[in-house]
Amino acid sequence: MQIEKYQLDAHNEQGYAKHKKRLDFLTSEIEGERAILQKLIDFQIAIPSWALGTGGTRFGRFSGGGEPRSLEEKIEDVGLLHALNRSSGAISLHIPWDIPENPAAIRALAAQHGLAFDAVNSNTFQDQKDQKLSYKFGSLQHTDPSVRQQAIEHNIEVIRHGIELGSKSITVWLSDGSCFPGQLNFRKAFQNTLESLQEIYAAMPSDWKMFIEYKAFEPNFYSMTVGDWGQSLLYASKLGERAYTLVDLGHHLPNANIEQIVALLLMEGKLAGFHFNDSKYGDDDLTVGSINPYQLFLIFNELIEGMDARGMNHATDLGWMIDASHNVKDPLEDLLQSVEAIMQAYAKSLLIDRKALNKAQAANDVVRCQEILQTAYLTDVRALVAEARLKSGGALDPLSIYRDLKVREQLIQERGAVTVATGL
Ligand SMILES: [Mn+2]
Repeated sequence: MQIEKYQLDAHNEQGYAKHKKRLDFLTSEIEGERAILQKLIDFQIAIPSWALGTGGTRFGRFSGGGEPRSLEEKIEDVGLLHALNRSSGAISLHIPWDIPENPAAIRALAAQHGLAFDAVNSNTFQDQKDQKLSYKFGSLQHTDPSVRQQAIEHNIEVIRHGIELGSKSITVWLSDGSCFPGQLNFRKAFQNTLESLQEIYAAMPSDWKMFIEYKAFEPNFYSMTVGDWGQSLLYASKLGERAYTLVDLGHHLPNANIEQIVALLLMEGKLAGFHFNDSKYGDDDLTVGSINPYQLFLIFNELIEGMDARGMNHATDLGWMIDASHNVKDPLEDLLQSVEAIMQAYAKSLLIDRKALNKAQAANDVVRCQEILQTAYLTDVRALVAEARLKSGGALDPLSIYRDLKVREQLIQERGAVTVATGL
């Protein structure tokens, strides 16, 4: 299905008077709204192909109906999101779940929806049906060189698919590690992984980047071979200047100071970008901003400070992507909420009075520093984010038009009530 312009116009007209009132109040309170609006318009967040279907836990999965059955339908779903919020202009594919049979046709379809292809993702955390050797005891770290070779070849194949689609980066997340003390020689596992990554790195075109994602635990529960940002940065530094550390918000131990990690990676020019999500305990799949929106704001504060210090373009110089899974919500509604939360955190961070903050920091005025941050954080920026959407042809309120137009019901009609998105 497709959302028509007249439907968007009707929705926007209906809510405009109320929106205008809110926007006028907000812009009377803040400075530089024009520049902020342009930054919001430019900012695009990639949607992962695996977040479009219902996820599950190891206990069960409760399908929601109307899920995309093919790569084409996944692109169509991201196209729907982008039509509503104009901030979801890219899709990130997972191989082998989304192998493009006809890359030219897939590229054309994505272009029709105004979508670009973000980083491609490899998968050595599970065994595929026709796979010769098993990843039960790891992939790039494996004690058996032939398993490592198989995993290297898979990553190189992922790069080949990415080239056909116009991607410029590969994200490598490894589940490699160990479940019990003594199982693994840490040093050998690191060296095997590094040598494997070096082969993959060498196979990348010269304008490609490698993003190395870390995770503290799961599926391995004693050690992870890329378990934290220190280990990821070590690999990235040894690999070369086109290798970077990717931060997934949910991949840290509880209470980690993620904003500080971000600040230092940026300082070193080694931050690849982000996988946005939220978590309460040890998960990494909840809706962005649903648990700790203040942390998200503090992360954006460091991102903007660090990017501005290096003269970077907020919209294009880092990879921005959602990485979540939805067990109890309509995946498209969850993604609309996630993008909205990211845009709000970004907008609030753009409101921070940097000059005043620098001055207060220099004077060790701790109270003032907190006041400056919280003044920005407590500003209701929803009208500003909505105005950016409006200016770029989206909907004032994506979630309510999604429900008013009964998008999910239509998708169920088109695709059926019992569909399972590929890969899940
Ligand atoms: Mn991730």
